[in-house]
Amino acid sequence: MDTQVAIVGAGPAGLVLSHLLDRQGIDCVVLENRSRAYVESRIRAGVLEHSTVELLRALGLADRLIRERMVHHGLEFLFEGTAHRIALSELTGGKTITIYGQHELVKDLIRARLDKGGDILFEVSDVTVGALDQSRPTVRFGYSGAAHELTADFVAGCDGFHGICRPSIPAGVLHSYERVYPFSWLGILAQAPPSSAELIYARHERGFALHSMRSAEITRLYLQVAPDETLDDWPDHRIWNELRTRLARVGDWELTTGPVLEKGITPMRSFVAEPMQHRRLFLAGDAAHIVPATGAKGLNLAVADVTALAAGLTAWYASGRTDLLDSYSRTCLQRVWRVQHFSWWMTSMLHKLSDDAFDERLQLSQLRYVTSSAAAATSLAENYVGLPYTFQVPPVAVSA
Ligand code: FAS
Ligand code: PHB
Repeated sequence: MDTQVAIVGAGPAGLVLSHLLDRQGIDCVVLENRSRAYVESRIRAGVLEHSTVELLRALGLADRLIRERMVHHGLEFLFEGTAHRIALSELTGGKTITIYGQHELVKDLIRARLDKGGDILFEVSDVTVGALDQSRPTVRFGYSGAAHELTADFVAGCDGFHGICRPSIPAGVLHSYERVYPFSWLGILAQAPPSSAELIYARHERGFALHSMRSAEITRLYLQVAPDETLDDWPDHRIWNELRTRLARVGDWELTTGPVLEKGITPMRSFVAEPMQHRRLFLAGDAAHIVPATGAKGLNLAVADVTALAAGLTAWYASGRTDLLDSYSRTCLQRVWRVQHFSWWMTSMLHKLSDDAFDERLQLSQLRYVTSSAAAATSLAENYVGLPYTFQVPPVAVSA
């Protein structure tokens, strides 16, 4: 098989890239090792930045998103039993965040790609990347019982943190930066109307909690748990009791409970691999970096990466320019480290880090400051809604 860009992974990074390249008339094939049903039902992120939505809108991929999403103009920080609102839109010239399930977005991106005759191969196996030192790298894989070899000008490694693309880069080329946090997130999806119109980030002496949502009927909630705890340790009644405790506030507010539809535990880490490219292999999204979910940035950073990559590939195919591709890593890493800092800062401010009373007083001082100082709240708000892209975005105007 032969194409221009071989994309490994049908997550937000790989799928958005396939649409961006299609818009430029650049051929690509997406290889995914899970089934379509699996990737379309995998519960993950739920917050989309302003720039992510604007890009999807410009690509003509946001119709259902715009129809079904929840738009938020603020969020709450809850500590010492009192809630404090951060007016995101007022502080950022009207920008908003969008609540829309990642798996819903993945469904939209897959349907739109296949409707246009795009190539997405699901349930491929034994994917390996080769000939990276050649001008035409290869991706070998198994598919419907046969071995295949896809040759391309470029390979986009969009296969997530546990994928094969990053490890296929020769030893010594990459340098990794990592911070593993001494806690995980237990997340649930519940058949219950949200108990609040906006997200609630709670700092509690028993640990962090987050009240989020997916729709007027579905609530998404998270609890900080110890890294070695399993779902067996957390029967539904214990989860609800702990959420009630950590989300309790002065005044009449009640957490609405309901049947738990899905639950999972996610480790919390910060990770960056540098550089994000090796010869004609380009890493994007979780394949290159992981952020703790406290800043709601993972999906949005993946979309930003592939937007920069698409600009580089577009320039290369259009005029042979290599400067944007050569500087891909440098370009992306500016945003990656800004987002890493913001996500680490949110995580450090809101989670129980230790039993150290000094840490506790520092956290409370930070929370009082960020919820009382317009300058500090503005800094948080502009990072949370998403800083504007500072790199070239390929012309994505929807063709008539
Ligand atoms: P993805 O991991 O989404 O996609 C990679 C794709 O590659 C997957 O479909 C995978 O099946 C495929 N793949 C892997 N190996 C392959 C191989 N060898 N061959 C072919 N295909 C292969 N972010 C938030 O903001 N909020 C959240 O609540 C949140 N929750 C999360 C929960 C979990 C469990 C995880 C892992 C992440 C969560 N994130 C969250 C972050 C998440 O949103 C990611 O940042 C986002 O999915 C990144 O998108 P991709 O880079 O496309 O990677
Ligand atoms: C979510 O809705 O899944 C969500 C919201 C905010 C976060 C993380 C996850 O910081």
